[in-house]
Amino acid sequence: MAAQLDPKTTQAFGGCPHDCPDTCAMIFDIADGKVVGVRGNKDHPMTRGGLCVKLKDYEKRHYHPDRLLYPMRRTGPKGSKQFERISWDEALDEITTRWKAIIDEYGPQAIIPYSYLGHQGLVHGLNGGDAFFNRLGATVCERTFCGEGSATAWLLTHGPSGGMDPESFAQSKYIVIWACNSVSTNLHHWHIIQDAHKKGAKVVVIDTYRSKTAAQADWHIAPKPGTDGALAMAMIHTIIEEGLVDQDYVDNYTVGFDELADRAKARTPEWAEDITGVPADVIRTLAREYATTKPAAIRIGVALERHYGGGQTIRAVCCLPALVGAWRDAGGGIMQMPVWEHPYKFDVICRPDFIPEGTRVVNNLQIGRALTGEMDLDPPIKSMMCWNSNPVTQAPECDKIVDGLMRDDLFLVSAEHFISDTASYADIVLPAAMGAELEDIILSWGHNYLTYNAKSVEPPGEAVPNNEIFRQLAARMGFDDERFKWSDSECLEHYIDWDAPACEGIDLDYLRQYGFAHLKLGAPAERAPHREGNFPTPSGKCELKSSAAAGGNFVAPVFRQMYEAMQPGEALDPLPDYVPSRETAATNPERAKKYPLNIVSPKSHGFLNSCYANMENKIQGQGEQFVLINAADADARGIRDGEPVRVFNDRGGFEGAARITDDVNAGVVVATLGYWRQLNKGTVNIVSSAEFVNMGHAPSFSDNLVQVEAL
Ligand SMILES: Nc1nc2c(c(=O)[nH]1)N[C@H]1C(S)=C(S)[C@@H](COP(=O)(O)OP(=O)(O)OC[C@H]3O[C@@H](n4cnc5c(=O)[nH]c(N)nc54)[C@H](O)[C@@H]3O)O[C@H]1N2
Ligand SMILES: Nc1nc2c(c(=O)[nH]1)N[C@H]1C(S)=C(S)[C@@H](COP(=O)(O)OP(=O)(O)OC[C@H]3O[C@@H](n4cnc5c(=O)[nH]c(N)nc54)[C@H](O)[C@@H]3O)O[C@H]1N2
Ligand code: SF4
Ligand SMILES: [Mo]
Repeated sequence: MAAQLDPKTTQAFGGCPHDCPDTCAMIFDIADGKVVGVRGNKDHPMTRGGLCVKLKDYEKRHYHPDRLLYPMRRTGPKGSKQFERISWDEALDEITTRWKAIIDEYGPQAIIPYSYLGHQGLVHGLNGGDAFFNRLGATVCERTFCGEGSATAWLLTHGPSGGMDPESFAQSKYIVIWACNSVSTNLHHWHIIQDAHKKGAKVVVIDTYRSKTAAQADWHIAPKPGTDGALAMAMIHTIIEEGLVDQDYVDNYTVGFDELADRAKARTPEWAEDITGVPADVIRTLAREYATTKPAAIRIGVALERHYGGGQTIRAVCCLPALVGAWRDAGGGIMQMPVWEHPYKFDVICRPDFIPEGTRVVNNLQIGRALTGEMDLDPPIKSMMCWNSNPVTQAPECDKIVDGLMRDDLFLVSAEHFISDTASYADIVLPAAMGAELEDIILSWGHNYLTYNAKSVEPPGEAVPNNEIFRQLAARMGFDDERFKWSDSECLEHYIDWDAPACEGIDLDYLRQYGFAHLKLGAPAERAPHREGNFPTPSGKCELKSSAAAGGNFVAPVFRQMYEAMQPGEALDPLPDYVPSRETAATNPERAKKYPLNIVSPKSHGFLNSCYANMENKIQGQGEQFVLINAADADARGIRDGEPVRVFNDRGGFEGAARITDDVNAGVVVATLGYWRQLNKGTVNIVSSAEFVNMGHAPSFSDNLVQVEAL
């Protein structure tokens, strides 16, 4: 149990609000009404007292000279970043007057909200704004930036099971980290994997390039991007062919084994070698080691979903633990996002019941197409409000987004901490409060704790928390529903199902006193949720053949209003398989002739999505935008190490410094994400396609062909 803070010292409990699976429990040091330091909470079993390079001087972000302190109105041309200070009254009056006029002329669906997990709190992230815009009758913005393909595949196989507890990896003897760069993106899980390693566990990383995590693994396997489905199917083939199946587990706790075995018959390691570039022998060895070492754990990263066959790939990987009976052991099984058993009341948070029947849905990845008119929308979008997200940097086809935001007849409102690449185009900018300046409970999608964040200081200038912005807007729009009057504390009382078994012994007072609490989902180290089946699926078993797939493609309701889960779609293949990427030499030879290289754009170690990519000390730590390229590809193009290159396709291009390295295989280039357009020559998402993958409307950031040229 966490120690109580010493009431005589000026410390307060914090929870890292960023979109990161670790959701660290922090301690803010406060002096003279300001945050003067921040530390990881030593008592928290995952945070263990340490924060990452991004957050360790979080106070500098709070008091950064570029921080937005006052509401502002645009004075120069769109994108010029010329603004004048106005009062809150003027700002809110102007916004609501404009919106009322738009609603009169075009109806409320001409307005669209745009937000994501820039703040991951229940109150200020997830999502006071949804309730407001649902009440307004605005177009619903379906948010599938991250994890919805994975979550859909997960639900089809396991139902809403939380899967492995990340802390139980300490017991594992064989750990496969599949398309996850834990050292950069899930650091506090990496510590636990290190504990297991010290006790003799073998750590295997399957990553398209030698990431920081792959470099520290016992074994790095590097399939071509988007070919992991073939690798997983060949593992299934080998496990069945070589008699490594835990037949007792399969007979008792799975459905569809015979059909899966039939499907896997032709998926030999030799077949997979051609597709993945991974030698057949390597695939066999991996399958044998995985099947025969107990406990065996798999951690899948979000990146595994980011190509056309992403959902089916994850379906195949999810079948592995049941086939070999890995679920029998604590420290065995698979972990994706352990959120499904968390007791959040999304229907109360988001109020999907407010959405008028027949309201249209526009997906956030395709906002560029929506704003430019490429998507046929009646009424057209006349206003967008953006908070907790920065689509100009983070969403695909971002040149189109900029074209759309430049429209004179588009009224853009942006609530932000900084003049981000998106806020640059705003008509009205609203200053939002930051971490230590507001009360919230931060959810995690990487562990099973509730983490409390105390309001410890007043926001600087006239910044206010997100939820207060929506309270004010609701009052001006005349929404008198009680929920728009709840204080942040009252929201917290309503947003969590405190009576759920997972909350036994936990309430708001407990969190205020101790800072965090492990949800009562079983002792983390001993958790083996499917030792005896108990899968929350329609059959009660692990569905190797999915019964829900016939019902059609759906978007898993992770972190979002349930409403979005009800989108119908065409029926899915009930069995997993390899589905090739959209942009490859085999599937699109014409395109591959012009753009022969496959780009992967993972997270930057030193940035949190686009956050911190405007701070001098963080840019120094991370380095300027680079493009990793193999010597063979560099030589063929006259590219020299360290020199500037342009990466492009028909969607546009960006520049970076070439780094010639055998960390990437020939045919693949890597450029990490987050760099700001206003500070660089383009960004990686200029070349990204806004087409969805085949499950959950997930993005296809690992399914893009490019050419690279020396400058
Ligand atoms: N430092 C830092 N941490 C972060 C974030 C950040 O921006 N910076 N963002 C947070 C967020 S929002 C998320 S969703 C998580 C994401 O965390 P991760 O899932 O770890 O995300 P990525 O770094 O994008 O990708 C992980 C690895 O997958 C590899 N990869 C990409 N495509 C493929 C493929 O087709 N096959 C295989 N085998 N590997 C592939 C990439 O090379 C990369 O090394 O990180 C969170 N943590
Ligand atoms: N090429 C490529 N693109 C990707 C990815 C990839 O791996 N490769 N990853 C995708 C993934 S996994 C994700 S999750 C998305 C993330 O995409 P975004 O959610 O758009 O990511 P951020 O850049 O973190 O944007 C968050 C913004 O919210 C602001 N913000 C933070 N806190 C607050 C607050 O309290 N109030 C207000 N009003 N604003 C706040 C921050 O200043 C920042 O500008 O990007 C996706 N884009
Ligand atoms: S960004 Fe992630 S690792 Fe860093 S402090 Fe926040 S939760 Fe922890
Ligand atoms: Mo994400």
